[in-house]
Amino acid sequence: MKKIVLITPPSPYLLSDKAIVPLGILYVASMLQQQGYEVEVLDLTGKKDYEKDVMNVATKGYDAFGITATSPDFGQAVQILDLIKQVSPKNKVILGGPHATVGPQTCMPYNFDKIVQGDGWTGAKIAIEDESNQKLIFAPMFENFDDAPWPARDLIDMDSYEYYIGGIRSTNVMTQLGCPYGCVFCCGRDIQEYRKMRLRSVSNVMQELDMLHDKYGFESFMVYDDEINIMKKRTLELMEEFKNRKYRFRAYIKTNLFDDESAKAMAEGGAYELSTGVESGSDKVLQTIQKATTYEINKKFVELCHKYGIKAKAFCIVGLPGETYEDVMLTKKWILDAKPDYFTISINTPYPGAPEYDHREKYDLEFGEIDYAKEQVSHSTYGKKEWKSYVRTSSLSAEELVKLRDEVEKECREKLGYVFPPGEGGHGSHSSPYEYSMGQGLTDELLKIQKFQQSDSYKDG
Ligand code: B12
Ligand code: SF4
Repeated sequence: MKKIVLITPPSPYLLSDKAIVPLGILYVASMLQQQGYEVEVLDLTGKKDYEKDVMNVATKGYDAFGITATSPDFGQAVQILDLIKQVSPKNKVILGGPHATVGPQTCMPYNFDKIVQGDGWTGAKIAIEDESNQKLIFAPMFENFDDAPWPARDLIDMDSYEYYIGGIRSTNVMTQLGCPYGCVFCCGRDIQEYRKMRLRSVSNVMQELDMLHDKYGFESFMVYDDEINIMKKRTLELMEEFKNRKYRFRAYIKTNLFDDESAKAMAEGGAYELSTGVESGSDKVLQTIQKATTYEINKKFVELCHKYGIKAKAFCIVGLPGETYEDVMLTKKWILDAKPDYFTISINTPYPGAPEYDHREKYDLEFGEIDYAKEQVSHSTYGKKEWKSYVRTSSLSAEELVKLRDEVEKECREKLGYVFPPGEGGHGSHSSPYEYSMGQGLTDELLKIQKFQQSDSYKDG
């Protein structure tokens, strides 16, 4: 039986990469097990020094080493590759995951033996077995999500992951894959694996959630579907089952598909918070980025959430194609007018696989060549006191975008009474990158700091 090790690189720019369980690679692991391989996972999330861990597995004679990576993780994947090859150039190293899928051309110069574009469910086995010199593997699309064995969570230390929804320990799940929309900053719009909807049956989803409840004690879930409400009928069915079990959840929604009936069903199904990509308060920008929403539709989302007692979170972006000063002011106006419970303002970041990156000539957006192996290109800013803009529009420079972002966030926070998280204050603090990158509020550690700051002993000095 062939022995495979799958490796998750750390993401040091996130406040914590021990919140969201890396389901992609665990889905690959369980499928490989089903296909008859012996599989181990080397989970490097949360590790600062991983050289020894990698060198250690590299000496053990596995038949193949699989690494997963998003674009900002790509540099770490290359470092891990180099360490494995240092032990023996004959070690077979396979790269898969979002970066390989959306930007395989950027991976080709590196020493990976195989680069899998697309589904690991089909592509991993092909890459392991293929003895040819062909480096790039186009994995056939795995059509039926219900046929994928649930992620092999037992191969990692689940207790080391901490994620909370409204103070209740939770874990992430996927109930469907794909989003048919074409937002120009979103990766994979030309790739069927990201565009085509692949739905799990409601019963298959509920069996997994019940297992997570029985085995690990979870009754609260972060549903990480791109947009949970794309198929209204299915969403309502899912909510009925959540309601029966009294589960609670958090999810992303598409506001143009959100109506009174869905909001009510989600509230009854245990929605603690719904988040959405508002992106901009300018209808002109929303049209350019093909968001299929408007200022008013997004405002209605907040109203509906509040009508049914659900918290509403809005993700906003500056630096979108064609954006002007007036457009950014409209985003500020939207935040102050709609009053979501939480908001974030990031700076548009170009990733391979996004229309604004792949078809940049169509958009009023400029950016230079980015070496993803060298720079952790992320719209979160852990460890840095200042934001960085990789982009500029014809009317706003990169510096102006950073300044505007800071000003809008500060003014909206002050006017709406949202305090900066504890830490260094604002975007350089420990918790804000966490909010930005993972859509979650305070971690356990930060809750302790906050509790301490509010306690009498702190006030007494
Ligand atoms: C949950 C999630 C997160 C979570 C956890 C990320 C994680 N590592 O799983 C958090 C909140 C931390 C996150 C953060 C970010 N994310 Co995110 N995230 C998602 C989301 C919504 C779901 C991920 C998921 O579980 N998918 C389901 C599984 C089955 O898919 P998968 O992981 O891609 O795995 C499949 C294949 O890629 C492949 N595969 C995976 N690993 C391997 C390994 C081998 C060896 C092989 C052969 C195959 C293989 O097989 C799997 C089955 O087909 C996706 C969108 C999406 N729908 O996938 C975006 C997505 C992955 N995120 C994205 C982005 C941009 C980010 C951030 C960079 C944002 C930021 N803050 O700056 C960060 C990066 C942080 C990080 N280290 O990952 C982009 C990635 C684009 C890119 N160029 O890399 C996506 C695709 C969204 C999008 N459409 O733009 N994200
Ligand atoms: S941003 Fe959301 S709605 Fe737009 S294409 Fe991406 S997943 Fe779909």
